[in-house]
Amino acid sequence: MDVNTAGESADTDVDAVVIGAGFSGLYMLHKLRKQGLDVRVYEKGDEVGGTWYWNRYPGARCDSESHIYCYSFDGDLHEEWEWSERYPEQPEILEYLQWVADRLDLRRNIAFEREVTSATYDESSDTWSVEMADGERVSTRYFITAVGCLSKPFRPDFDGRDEFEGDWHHTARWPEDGVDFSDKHVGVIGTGSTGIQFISAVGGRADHLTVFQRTPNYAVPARNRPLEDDRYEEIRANYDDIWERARDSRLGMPFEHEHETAYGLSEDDIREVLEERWQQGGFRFLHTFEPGSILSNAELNETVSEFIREKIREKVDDPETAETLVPTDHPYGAKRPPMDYNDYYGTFNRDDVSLVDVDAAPIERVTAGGIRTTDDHYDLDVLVYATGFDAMTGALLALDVEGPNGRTLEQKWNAGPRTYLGLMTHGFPNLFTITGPQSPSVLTNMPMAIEQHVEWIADCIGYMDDHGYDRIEASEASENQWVQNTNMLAENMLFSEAKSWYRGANVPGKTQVFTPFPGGLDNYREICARVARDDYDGFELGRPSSSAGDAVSEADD
Ligand code: N01
Repeated sequence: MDVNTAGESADTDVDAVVIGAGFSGLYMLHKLRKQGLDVRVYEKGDEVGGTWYWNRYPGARCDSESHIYCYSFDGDLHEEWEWSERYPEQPEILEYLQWVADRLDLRRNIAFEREVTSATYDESSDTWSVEMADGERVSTRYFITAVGCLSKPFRPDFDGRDEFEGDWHHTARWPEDGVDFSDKHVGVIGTGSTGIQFISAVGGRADHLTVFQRTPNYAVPARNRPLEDDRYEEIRANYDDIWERARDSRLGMPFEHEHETAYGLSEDDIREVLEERWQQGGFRFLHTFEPGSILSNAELNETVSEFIREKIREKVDDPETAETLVPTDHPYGAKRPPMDYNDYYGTFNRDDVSLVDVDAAPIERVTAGGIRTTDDHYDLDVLVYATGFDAMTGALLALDVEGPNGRTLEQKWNAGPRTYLGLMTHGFPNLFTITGPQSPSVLTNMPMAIEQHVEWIADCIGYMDDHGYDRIEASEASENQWVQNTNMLAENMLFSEAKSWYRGANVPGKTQVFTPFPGGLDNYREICARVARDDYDGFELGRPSSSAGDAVSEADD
């Protein structure tokens, strides 16, 4: 008989299996364990950290301000931990999560270096059977994914990709020992949030850095700085209020906006408030107006976009390079807005950094010695893919989930993900997806969205225990309505005007559908709370003996 890491027999049931030991998985473990459940976390890496374990590329830093990019559920944690800068760098976030894991004694329920290869629902016992790459198998009542929204790296399948004889790296799988760029010709493909951070950090460290850009982006200055003691004291003194405002906000950030909308303001007034916010930096700029208004009012958005374009032109010496860096194909915010930590645009004024427009002259192939575009060949020693992720669904589908009647999640989501509240998907009982598709997730400060999901799931399981249920599933009707609702909200915003990973447009062949819930974390929280208050309205609950066919709703109780 196989024996798992805790020394139990492989067919031992646990109450809940959680996949992933990042922000979500750690809190889910803590919450359910406190409720008395036997929980096992499986983690592919050899440490906790999730996103912050894998993304170790130079310049990796979080765009949310550090004092809100952490757990809010335990006052002792933010009383004891102290962030060093306004925006936390990857090593510091990783250290924080390691500290939390130790502080809450979480490691004893985590099995590291375990990759899930399949999860299959057994209808006769109403349990999930989860299988690992090494053959280990565990059965569980609740199967909870905490795999993150941006965790399956995407590397374009260029002709000749494997012929490259230099070193290549994807930013999301960066070597722990780092990469030596000195005296090297380095090429980087991609100018999303990651590429922008990487380029500003590596420009000047290599003999030459060549940036292959397909679509320019709107990078807003982050204005990072050390967090002084007095600022920290102020944060600590006001934490309760900070968290409350963050939870009640659209983006999970406690920033006030200057104006609800730009209605009634002159162009000059608008530019004046934008300039103030530009000086404050970071997501506060997106908060100049109620963020929903920038993302739905095309005229206001054009004013904001043009404001940023002018800033870019001011920073880049060579007018031709400046125009290549100026985005005109999509409105600001229709793609995830990136931040500029280290004079990104000024980096292109350096003699040892050059920009190649691969929209104008596309990459034809990767060669043994570099990259060939339709215009030229670029000699490279190191090639970096900052090409993003198969976002939102990639990591979930990689789990190879099979529900009752042999239907797979991949089959069900063939035309795009379908969920109720982003928490569950019809036809897959007892499978909870933390920050799943059609929940606010990536449109918010992630820890806020994560905490809300974890707490909702834990409460739901507590409710089931209290009422003698052991099976829950989203109803088809409520799911259909939720998907329709999410799509409708997105259609009324400007998101469709960009080819973004929000819509799966970055991965060739992927169904294009807007995936996160764009109605705001505040509204979403209220909806989820009402659903729970109404005895899990829209979900079907079943008792131990019930099978898929005779699930009963709480109304029958
Ligand atoms: O990925 P991306 P990312 N040929 O998909 C280009 C989060 N994040 O890793 O725009 C040439 O945004 C692609 O070009 P185009 C954040 O949510 C957070 O940068 O598709 N180029 C694009 O420039 C972010 O949004 C932090 O035309 C190709 C780039 O690769 C998300 O992660 C920090 C190509 C991919 O950009 C993903 O960001 C960093 C091809 N065939 C990231 N294929 C925080 O601060 C792709 N590209 C929390």
